Amino acid sequence: MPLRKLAPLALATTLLATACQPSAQPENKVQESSDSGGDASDYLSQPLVKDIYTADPSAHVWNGKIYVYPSHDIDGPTPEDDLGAHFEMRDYRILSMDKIGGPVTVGPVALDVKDVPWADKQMWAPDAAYKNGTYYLYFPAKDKEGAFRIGVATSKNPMGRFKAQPQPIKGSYSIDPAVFTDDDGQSYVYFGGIWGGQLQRNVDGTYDANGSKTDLGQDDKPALAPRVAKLTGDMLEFTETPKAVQIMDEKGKPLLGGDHDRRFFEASWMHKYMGKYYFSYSTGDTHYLAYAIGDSPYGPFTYKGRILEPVEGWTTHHSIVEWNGRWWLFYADTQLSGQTRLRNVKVTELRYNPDGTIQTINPLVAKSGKDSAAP
Ligand code: FUB
Repeated sequence: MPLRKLAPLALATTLLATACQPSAQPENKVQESSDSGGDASDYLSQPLVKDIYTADPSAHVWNGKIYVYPSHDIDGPTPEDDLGAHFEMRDYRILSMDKIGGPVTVGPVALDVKDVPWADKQMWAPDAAYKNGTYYLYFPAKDKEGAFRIGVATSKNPMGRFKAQPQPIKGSYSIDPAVFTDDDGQSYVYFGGIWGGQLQRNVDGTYDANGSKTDLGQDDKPALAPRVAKLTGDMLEFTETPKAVQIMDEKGKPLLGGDHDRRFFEASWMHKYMGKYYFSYSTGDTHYLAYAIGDSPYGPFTYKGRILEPVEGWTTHHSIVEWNGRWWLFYADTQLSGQTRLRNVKVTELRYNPDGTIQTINPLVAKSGKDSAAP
């Protein structure tokens, strides 16, 4: 297999990551593939780590340092299908860096599915939060009945190891939790995903194993909405029955199920900019990252446009964080492997227009031939 030429940043990252991690399983190691799309210079940014496969990066800044909570992709035996059965992740590894563009440390296993009493498989996209000296890891996994639930685990260290609560969060379902803490200290969890994420099988909050495989199947009706719930003061439970997050068009009408270019699919994220709430998400089968703006963490939100054009690979999933006075988009593609199930996380700068709209990013065009995450 031909060796891909490594940029100095990537090489430093690889060496450090290798030094920092315990023995990785051979089947989980990155093998650079000749199937991947093209030369490194075809991509706007380069993978943050090349020693393990990572996706769904949820980034946070704690004590000036950047921590990324990704999915840890592995090469399992299950054939690819429309419901994501091929995403067979079993544990989480956390990334940290002192600065964007600097060396990245890959932490040891922070949580393993075998240490979560209620979970069976598919440790999908996580997020994390911090409160009063404790770090909280929120994660979806399938329970023994095959229903996705959302669990929470705690640690005194942002890199783990985390200890899971014995049961999933009461009233939780579906996937992709994202935790947002507002200026008043109140935290909210956004979650949900259609198709393999099972939101359509939980319309009234109860899992219907025989429900639709994809969505509501009603193109001219409002699309399935992501969910939001306030967290209790101890960060371990919902205070309320999750509510629908309404995403409206420019005329104030809900986006419709048939509007695949704009409707919610998965990958919720919330951030606040200039006093406004920005709810962003993936459109899934049309492969965009989109966003909508509102005046309250509950919405409603008005669709504003795209953050990211399609990446190489079927899915991307992102987070947006401010660091050092600039804003950063973390996302993933399949540059290293050329395979949807084996992704790698990246970062690039996110820029706003004077009116607060976000400048759309093209992930496949390198600007001036330089890694966009260079400081
Ligand atoms: O990584 C598994 C799933 O794929 C995530 O939960 C989704 O957001 C998509 O990235």
